[in-house]
Amino acid sequence: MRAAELFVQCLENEGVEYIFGIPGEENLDVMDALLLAKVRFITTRHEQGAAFMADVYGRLTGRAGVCLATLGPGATNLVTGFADADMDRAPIVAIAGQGATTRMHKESHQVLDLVNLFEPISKYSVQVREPGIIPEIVRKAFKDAQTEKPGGSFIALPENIASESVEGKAPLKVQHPLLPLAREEKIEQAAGLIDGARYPLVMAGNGVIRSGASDALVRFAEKLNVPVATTFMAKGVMPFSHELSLGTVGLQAKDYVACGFDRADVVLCVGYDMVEYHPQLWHPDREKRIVHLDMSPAEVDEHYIVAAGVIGEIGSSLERIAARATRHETYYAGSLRQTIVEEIRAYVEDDGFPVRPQRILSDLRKVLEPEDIVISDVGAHKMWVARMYEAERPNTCIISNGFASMGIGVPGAIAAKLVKPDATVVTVTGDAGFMMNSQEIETALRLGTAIVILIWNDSKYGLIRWHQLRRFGRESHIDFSNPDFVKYAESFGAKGYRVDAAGDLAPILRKAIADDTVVVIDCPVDYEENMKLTEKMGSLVCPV
Ligand SMILES: Cc1ncc(C[n+]2csc(CCOP(=O)(O)OP(=O)(O)O)c2C)c(N)n1
Ligand SMILES: [Mg+2]
Repeated sequence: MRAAELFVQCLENEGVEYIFGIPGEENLDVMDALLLAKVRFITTRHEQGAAFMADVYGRLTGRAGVCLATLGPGATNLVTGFADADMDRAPIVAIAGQGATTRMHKESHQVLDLVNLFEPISKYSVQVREPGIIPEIVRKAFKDAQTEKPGGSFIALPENIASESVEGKAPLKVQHPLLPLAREEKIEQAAGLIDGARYPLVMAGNGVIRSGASDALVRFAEKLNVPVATTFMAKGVMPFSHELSLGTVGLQAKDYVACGFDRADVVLCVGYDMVEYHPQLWHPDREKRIVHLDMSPAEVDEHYIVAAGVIGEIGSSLERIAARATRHETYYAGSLRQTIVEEIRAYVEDDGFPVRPQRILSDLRKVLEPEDIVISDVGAHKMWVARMYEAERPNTCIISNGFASMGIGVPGAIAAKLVKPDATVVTVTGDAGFMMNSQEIETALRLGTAIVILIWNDSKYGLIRWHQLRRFGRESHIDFSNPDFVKYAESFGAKGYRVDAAGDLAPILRKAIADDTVVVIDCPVDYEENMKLTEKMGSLVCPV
């Protein structure tokens, strides 16, 4: 057997369904071996698109998404999407070809030290040095990528090794380690802290989704009568419609939900990751007691000194603490919740044009079912999605908030549609982020993955303008012009619509969903709302 065939067998053994990527000269053997495999290769138009697809696949399934590129420029093109997965704690395995081991010690065409390139953005970065170790390398790559906290593994496969023959080797048994349960004394300690709190607050992060503990979290909150805020990457773990939900935290500036943190004396951080929302922002005075409930110990931070660390399987920890702690009969966050809801619903009927962010998100919510998926790109629009999109289920609002890279929206939507073919998938994207990976529209059409791409058109790097106005009161180098997005979509064979009035948006969205193909919607957005929000938050009086 060729080493490349053994490699592909190992991928099949891991249950890999898709490999996203672009073939090259240095992985001819792997590409050829794939012809005999059940794994489906999805040819993309940029390696970055492939990496983002693997990223979102991993995030939605908990199983490593796989991307592949050739050596040198192919591998460097993977870097951004791969780093995004690694920092968003999505399991990903990247495979790159490499020059032959006989030419790696000297200057050589397209050869870069890929293992070192991926080292700081991965949990495991390795080169195959001989065929016999392939089963161990592939197993370890997947195990590391998928184990808490999930992240990236990188494998370089030199061309001469891929074509060598290998005997007597087979894929290793796939085993998923069960997480240990938290220690009893820690459960007691956490329950005691919650009992002693006057204003307890839960902040839920993406770890809750990864551990499938959303229902346990809702039961916990209901039993103890405590409010729950979620980070961007945990939207939906507590349905927004739930009376105990305070929506989403993480806007760097002050927001209503931050009032809940001001008031809280005990914050229970569940599956929370400070890569999303720095403790200094919600805990500047360091006066609160923090319960850290997660699968791994807390990161060290002077604003995150833990009063109790409950390390172990999250769902079980929540259930056991809820069983011991006493219900808080008085509820302090009712008026705060009411203000947050009113804030979200304030512009539902607003007819202003360009369309206000609030109206766009309320229309989007109206046309989608609870299990449909919204994926956001990165920019001012992301802040509005995080703040205002009412997510009702985990993993139905995908936001990159660890690495927070522009360009995830279009390829991410393709992966989401592959994972959830029955859900409507809508990308909310800025005009700049859209253009970073719009070439993948062709991939989507070729695959037949119907996605709706809702572009918030301001002809600017809107988020950067927002920051500039806030800091300096003037703009610097944030303007550009756009192609005609409708014609652009049509030139691929996709559909395109332009929104000319606020009232058109919902009907266009409904039509786009019914079209059941790739649809681009060009929606002019009123980003004067950005600074209005900043001003409003500057003079915010907490309703709690
Ligand atoms: C790859 C990458 N480059 C740059 C940035 C910094 N950045 C964050 S948001 C933003 C502007 C995004 O513009 P656009 O996509 O039009 O969205 P808008 O802010 O206008 O909604 C930039 C440049 C980033 N996060 N990722
Ligand atoms: Mg823009």
